[in-house]
Amino acid sequence: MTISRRQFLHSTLALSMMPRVAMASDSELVAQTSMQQIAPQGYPETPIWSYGGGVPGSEIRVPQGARVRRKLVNRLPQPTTVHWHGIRIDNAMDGVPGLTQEVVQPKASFNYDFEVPDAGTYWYHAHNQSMEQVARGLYGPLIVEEASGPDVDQDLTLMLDDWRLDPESAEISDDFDNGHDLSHAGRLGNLVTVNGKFDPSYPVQTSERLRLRLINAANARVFDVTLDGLAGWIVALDGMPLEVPLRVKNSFPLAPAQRADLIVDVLANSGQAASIVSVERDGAYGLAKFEVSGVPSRVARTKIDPLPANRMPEITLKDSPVHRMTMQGGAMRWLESANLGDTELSGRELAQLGRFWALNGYAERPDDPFLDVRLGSVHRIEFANETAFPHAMHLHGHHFRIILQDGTLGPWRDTVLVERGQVRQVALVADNPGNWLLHCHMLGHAASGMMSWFRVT
Ligand SMILES: [Cu+2]
Repeated sequence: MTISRRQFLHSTLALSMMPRVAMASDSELVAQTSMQQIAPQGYPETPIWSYGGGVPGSEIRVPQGARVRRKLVNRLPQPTTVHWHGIRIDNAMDGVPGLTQEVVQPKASFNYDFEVPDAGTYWYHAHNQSMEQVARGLYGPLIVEEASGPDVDQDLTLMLDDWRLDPESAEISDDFDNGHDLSHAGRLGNLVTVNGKFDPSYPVQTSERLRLRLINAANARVFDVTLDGLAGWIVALDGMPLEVPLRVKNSFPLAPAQRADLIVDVLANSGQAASIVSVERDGAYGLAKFEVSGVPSRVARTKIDPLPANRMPEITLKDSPVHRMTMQGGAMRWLESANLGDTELSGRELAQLGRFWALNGYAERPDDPFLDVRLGSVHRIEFANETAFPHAMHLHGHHFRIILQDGTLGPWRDTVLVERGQVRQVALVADNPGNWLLHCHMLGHAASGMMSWFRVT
């Protein structure tokens, strides 16, 4: 059927006279309460907080260099913000309350609008009362595609989380400020999910090549990831391609907020098991399994190319200053004292205020930055972990390079795991102006003292 110009004009006129309705568009990111089956089938659904009605929030997938525009609409009973983790972002869009923006009150909204300069695997999550809000489900993947990506049969995002649920009601245990958790390893849960599901299964064909984008959204759990029935390489860490892909031989740690992109080949034959496994002290458990079907290919693929590099700054270590960040406190190394603002308090007084940790003597984000540096200057940060626990130190707005044992520059990362007693140096070019948070991504540790910041002007 064709319509005449006259009919068309008539219908558009009619439309323009219709009352306007505000439609929820796909550029809204609605933070809301919702229900989801988190515990195994047979248990009740769990009341969660989510972006758009499900955890993880829907995947934002854009080409490298694109702009991301999302209107955060807060339908939660608490103020919130969104942090776009790992994006070398415009400071005003970084989502840190009190440092880059005000909190977004319930029923209010905020427009996030920023460019994504680097291809890779990133994520977004709440950054106000994050030890509660992220634990309730406020996170989702942010994938930035390379102009020409690797040749794979499937590209799967696997977002890992660790929930603490009541074993009867399957409700999220609301003891977020539990002093024992805060002062020890953080809030460890009793149920691990991938993409918001317990023990999910993904169909694959034998001999297929998969890109797996692992994102650790847990509050505190460090997964020790290994492969079963799959073989492959780590091709990127925290979004940034490795110059030389790293064969997965044993297991590798994935700390809170860290990402690892793997390219794996399905070795298992039809009917056999293939899975992603986390190795724990008391044994290994499956995170996600792959249901294998099909006829094996006779051609084993062995070669792998690195992903195309992002445009990162050149780092020259020579003459770059070293700034030591001492990580203090926690169970077994209790703080003797530390500062809140200008006031020095005893460890006992701090514990009564729910503060158990300190960075360079401050048990909360200090008024003055840890570093105040010139745009374009090169710096080394030396993380000295004097505590009895590992910490995942995350820097906003920048990636840094790990300095390896032999003094050479290792992979680009935005979150570095510093084991108990360990000293680790990283190097960066302060090339993004603004006020940037630097904190432990074990979210209970951040809330109880491990929070600092640096300024680039
Ligand atoms: Cu920590």
